[in-house]
Amino acid sequence: MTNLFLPLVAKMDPTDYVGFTFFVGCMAMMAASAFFFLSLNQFDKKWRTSVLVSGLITFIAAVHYFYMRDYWASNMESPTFFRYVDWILTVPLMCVEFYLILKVAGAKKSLLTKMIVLSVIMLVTGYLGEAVYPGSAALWGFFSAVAYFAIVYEIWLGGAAKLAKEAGGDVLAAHKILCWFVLVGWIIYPLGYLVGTADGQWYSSFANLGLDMDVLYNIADAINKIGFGLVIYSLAVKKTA
Ligand SMILES: *C/C=C(C)/C=C/C=C(C)/C=C/C1=C(C)CCCC1(C)C
Repeated sequence: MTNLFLPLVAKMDPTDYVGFTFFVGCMAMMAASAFFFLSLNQFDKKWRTSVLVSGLITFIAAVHYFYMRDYWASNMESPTFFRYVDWILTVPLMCVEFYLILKVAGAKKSLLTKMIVLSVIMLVTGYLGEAVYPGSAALWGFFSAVAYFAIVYEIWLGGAAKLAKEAGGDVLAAHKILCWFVLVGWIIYPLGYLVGTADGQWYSSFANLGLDMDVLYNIADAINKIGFGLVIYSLAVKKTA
C-alpha cells in the first residue's frame, strides 16, 4: 500500500552535518536571544540598547535558521538566498554595536554609515559571486574581500580604533575582543565561500579539503553572533556594576 501522506518532518541522516548544524544553530540562536532579552532589566539604561541589539542579532538569525533548516531538509541544497538575507540584516547590526559602545568617546553617525556601507558592499558582491555569477566567483569574492579588509582596517587602525583608545578601560578591552572576532571569526566566511564556489575556478582544490560551505557558515554564525553578543553583555555587566 502506498503512503499518501508526506511526513511532516523529514528524517535526518546521521552523517548530514549540514542538517545537524542547522538544527543546532536554531536552538543556539534561540537560547541566546532569550538570554539577552531576559537580561535587559539588570542594566543601566545606557547599556540596554546594546544588549537589545545583541538579542535582535541572534533572534533574526534564529528565524532564518528555522527557514534554512527546513529549506535544506526539503531540497538538500544551500539556502543561499535566506543566508544572505540574514547577513544583510545582522551584519549591519553588528556595525551598530561598534558604534554604540564607541558613542561614549563621541563616535559620529558617519562612522556608522561608513561601516554599514562597507558591510553591504561586502555582502552584495558576495551574493553576486555565490548566486548570480558563479562563473566569476573569484572576481566578486575579491571585491567582497576588499570591503571586508576596509572594515578590518577601520576597527583595528582607523577612526574606530582611535575612538576606542580615547574611551579606554572596559570599552577599549571590549572593542579589542570584537576586533579579534572580525579578524579571526569572520575569516571563516571567505573560507566557506572558496569551498562553496571552487568548481571550475583556479582555487578548485578548495573543493577537496573535505569541508562544507554550509557547515563552515553555520559554525561561523554561532561563534560570531553569540560571541559578539556575549562581549557586549559582559561590557554592560561591568558598566552597570
Ligand atoms: C552573522 C553573520 C556574519 C558575521 C557574516 C559575515 C560575513 C562575511 C564576513 C562574509 C564575507 C565574504 C568575503 C570576505 C568574501 C567572499 C564572500 C563573503 C560574503 C562570504
